[in-house]
Amino acid sequence: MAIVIIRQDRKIGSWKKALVAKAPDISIYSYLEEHPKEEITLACVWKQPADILKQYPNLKCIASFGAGVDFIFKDQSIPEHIPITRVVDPVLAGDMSEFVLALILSFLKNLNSYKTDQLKKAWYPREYKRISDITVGIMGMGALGEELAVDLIKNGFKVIGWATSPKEIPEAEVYAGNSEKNIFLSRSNILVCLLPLTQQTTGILNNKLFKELPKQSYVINVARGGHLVDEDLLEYINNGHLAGAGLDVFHEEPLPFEHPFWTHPKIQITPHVASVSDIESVIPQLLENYRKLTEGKPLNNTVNREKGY
Ligand code: NDP
Ligand code: OXD
Repeated sequence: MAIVIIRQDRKIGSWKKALVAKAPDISIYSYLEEHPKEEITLACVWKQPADILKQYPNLKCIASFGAGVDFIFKDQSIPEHIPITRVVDPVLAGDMSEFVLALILSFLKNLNSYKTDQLKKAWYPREYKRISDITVGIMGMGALGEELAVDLIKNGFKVIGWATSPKEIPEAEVYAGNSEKNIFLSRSNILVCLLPLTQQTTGILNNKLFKELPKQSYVINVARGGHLVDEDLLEYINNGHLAGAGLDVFHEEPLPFEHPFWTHPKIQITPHVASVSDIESVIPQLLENYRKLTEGKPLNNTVNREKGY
């Protein structure tokens, strides 16, 4: 039994070093080095190369290095019986919450516009908004959405949420299912997308949805680029219905050089950094699942294949 780490970014070395340091008794390989493929039972992956998982005949589990698993499901060749796990981590949730709070405050107080003004040496005071005027609507009330709701409420925001199933969250009304989507949208001055990317949620941030939001709403997408129809967002910002958007994730990453989001004055973009899996915090849960796998025990944080998250 052994672990292979598959990720195509520069972090592969640090993850391997940290895993080996925490579990010197386990054989752990980077997929870039020579390794005995038939021994691999756990593959820890982040945006793996297409079809690579087929090379491991005795694979028993695929673990995402992040909260999302959409990139794993893209590989249609993964056998149904192999469980997929993901990261559920208070550090990841706390980081996401801080990031979204920063984006919201920067919108309320016009900080991005002032940066643009500064570069032009323009002294141009603008009207600002107050926390008490704002209802934040969170799409996706899972591990990240719920923590965000609690933190925003602590900071004085009114918060509503939307998920597939009803939830009890003190001081936050949570709407459930498609029948309650429009009422949820009509109350959201700031809309935050924290949905998983599935067949049902692909392209959900589109002109039909934007139309239901109150005038001058602000849209934040920190989930996946595939949730957003880019042209529809541009149309609804340019026609004045939306006040702007904060986007951390894109259909293609890095965002292509010629994409209009780069230079749009009302769109704040960041390079998929809202919340990044913390090595120290995530490694114990990867190793705990590896040990459970070895002992034939049920794994933590498994994904529901049918739902896609
Ligand atoms: P969870 O699986 O814990 O939560 C997902 C939530 O979305 C649940 O509340 C679920 O409802 C709801 N949901 C799913 N499908 C639908 C639907 N069709 N309609 C309505 N609600 C739906 O996910 P996490 O909170 O852990 O993560 C969310 C996403 O955030 C990840 O999938 C990832 O893509 C993204 N992410 C982005 C990061 C970044 O840096 N930008 C970092 C980390 C994550 P229910 O509870 O009823 O099942
Ligand atoms: C994740 C991410 O899914 O970083 O964890 O996007």
